[in-house]
Amino acid sequence: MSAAEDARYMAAALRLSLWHEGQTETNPSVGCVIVRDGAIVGAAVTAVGGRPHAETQALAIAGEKARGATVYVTLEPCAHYGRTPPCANALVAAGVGRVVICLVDPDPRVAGHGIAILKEAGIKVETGLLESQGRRALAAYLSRQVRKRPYVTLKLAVSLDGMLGRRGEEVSITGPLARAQVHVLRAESDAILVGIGTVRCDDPELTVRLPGMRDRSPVRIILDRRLELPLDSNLVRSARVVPVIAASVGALPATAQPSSSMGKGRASVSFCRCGEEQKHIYVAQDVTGQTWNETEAAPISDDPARNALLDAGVHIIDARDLADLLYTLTEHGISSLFVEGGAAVARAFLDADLVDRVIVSQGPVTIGEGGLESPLTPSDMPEKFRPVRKDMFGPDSSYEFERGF
Ligand code: AOF
Ligand code: ZN
Repeated sequence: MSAAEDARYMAAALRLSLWHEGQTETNPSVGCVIVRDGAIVGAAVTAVGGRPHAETQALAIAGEKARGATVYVTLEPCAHYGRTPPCANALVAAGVGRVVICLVDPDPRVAGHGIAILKEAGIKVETGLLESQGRRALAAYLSRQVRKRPYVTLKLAVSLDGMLGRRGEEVSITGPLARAQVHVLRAESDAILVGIGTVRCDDPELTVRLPGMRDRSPVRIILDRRLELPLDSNLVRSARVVPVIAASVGALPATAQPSSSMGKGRASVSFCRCGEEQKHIYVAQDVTGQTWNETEAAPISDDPARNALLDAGVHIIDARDLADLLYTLTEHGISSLFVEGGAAVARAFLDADLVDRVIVSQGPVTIGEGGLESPLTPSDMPEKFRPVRKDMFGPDSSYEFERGF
């Protein structure tokens, strides 16, 4: 197999991996392509929900043809017993001849062990092919595993003169196609975040509403420092169908330590009420990276707003700052976060330097005097964000910028 052929098949595996992005729970969406005698004999992506893994499905398709074949896989084959036996063992049993891997898996249960199993069985193994593309395709998974925070996408819709709208007044900046793109981006994310101002103004549902896109909407998170989320809002009324988290950032003082056994570092307290029982989940990480996650019965608060939200099925997270909130979200299994607005929320994420990707749609409207200025526009982006893509959705342009980590 030539180097060019290797790159072509790995590119195919990477494209395939994008199919189930955001739909494999805490598992990464991995692509696997099996090639023998110059033909693809099996190809698969991690199933919706996270299992079965890509390799076992691709092997099942290839059957006997897998013997002696070359396998292209975007993440190191797993080495641990989960709901099914390890993929590395399945590849050995199928008698494949060579395995080309894009990224080594940072999951400590795998991290090099998958490669070792293959090599011990005499299989040729190569790693790092198209690594930078792989890091982009698996950014959310890597972010949660390595940085302990979700991959954050900030979405803005700006007018030609760089405005987000007018204060307190709804202005339509982009058209139906650009709004459909937002639903696709939501579907690819584990969670969506807006500020309480957006809830008051638009009463949004923040669900995915595209035919055939997905039957599970992302978790909906509201930055709501004083817990003012209206009980009759669309969000609260559907909180038992699609989870809603009210995040009170700043509710814990900067010096807070959730319990005396925990060190400094990240800290937050999550509350939820399941049936009659109210639970407290303390989450903390000290400066050495050690984490605690303690669940215990929580004393019932005497704050009526807090209790009413909990009664309605809303989860509450008290955090010291945005970084702590993000850390807590990863502990709840959230790898990718889609930040939709408004202006103050966008600024808070940018000021805290917590944005990995920016998607700016620009519609052919001018707002002029009295407009609400956007913190970013396509022509005025901080240097750390590289332009990676531009699309047209009807009359609207959509620009994507990204920074690596
Ligand atoms: C693979 N192929 O397609 C995927 C892998 O919860 P489990 O048992 O499914 O394990 C999750 C871990 O499996 C995840 O953290 C990552 O290390 C690996 N994901 N591995 O061989 C796949 N999705
Ligand atoms: Zn596996």
